Amino acid sequence: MTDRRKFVKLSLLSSAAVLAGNKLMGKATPASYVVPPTVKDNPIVISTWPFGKPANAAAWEVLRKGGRALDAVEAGVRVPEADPHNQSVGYGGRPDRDGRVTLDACIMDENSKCGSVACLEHIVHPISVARMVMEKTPHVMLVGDGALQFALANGLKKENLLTPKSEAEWRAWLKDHKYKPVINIENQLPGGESNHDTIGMVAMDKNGNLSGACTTSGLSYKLHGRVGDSPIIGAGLYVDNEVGAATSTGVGEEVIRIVGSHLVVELMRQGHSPEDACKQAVERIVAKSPAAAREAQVGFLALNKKGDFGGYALQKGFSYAVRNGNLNTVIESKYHYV
Ligand code: SD4
Repeated sequence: MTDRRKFVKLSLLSSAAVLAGNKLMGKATPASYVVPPTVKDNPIVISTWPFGKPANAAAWEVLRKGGRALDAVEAGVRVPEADPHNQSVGYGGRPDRDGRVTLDACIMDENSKCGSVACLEHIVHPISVARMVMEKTPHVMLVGDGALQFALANGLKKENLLTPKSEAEWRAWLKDHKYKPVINIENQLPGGESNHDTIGMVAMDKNGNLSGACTTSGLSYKLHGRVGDSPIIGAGLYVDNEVGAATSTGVGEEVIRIVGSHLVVELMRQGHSPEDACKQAVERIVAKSPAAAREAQVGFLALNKKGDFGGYALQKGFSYAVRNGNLNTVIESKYHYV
């Protein structure tokens, strides 16, 4: 064996020994070694609800070409944001009680950089404004008029987001409903259909880096100015590139109370699988507000550094979309109240 080959072989052996030693001694594995080789080159994107499937397709286009998870999640959630038929996100979203469409969104990357907008009106792609907040300002969050002003100053167009369908439904709702705050008004919608959805998306790229995005028009017919969990880093979304990423959907008040997505990531850090971490977060909601939990839906979705994923919800009905090299499907989540 040449001296150089001997050296390379010895270096590899000693690196492996150090890693094994660290493991035995319970030491944290160095960040540069966190990504197992099997996950590299095998990107993945997951997102909430069946409409996550077309969103994942857009994200996958970025990931498949070797792009960054951050670009993938932004491209992905822009799909439902622009879709007028999706009445829970972006353009066509159901308005608040005053008939105003107010949007919440946030984004987070592998370097723990994050940006967010809340109660933003007139902009079709709040996620891109959130990204601009992250990349162009020293701040994390802009709200209301300030967020709109910032979006317009950065070249985005002011638009009417209230579609005729959402306006007609809101007007029908006004006739039959009292003007008082109710957190979960799911059953009060004409036809009884769900009044909340939201897209939360997390992805890992070929370099093993994680990012996430979350965007919504929030609870339908909410009080003007109400902000949910979706734009709140730690509640609606959290990414820790050493551990994993999580996002949520459902009644934001319940998620904020337990800082849900951060909790899920911390549970994964302690060694729980994504599904188990989501389950424990759901159980925390039940423990903290048992009465409200019975009436509400919350779903968590998580991805870890190994590419394992899972979700869990309070009630039946939550599902999520998965796309990777092998899968392109929608999965029904397990749930608490059987
Ligand atoms: C909110 N979490 O504004 C959002 C709404 C949602 O399924 O996700 N609904 O509270």
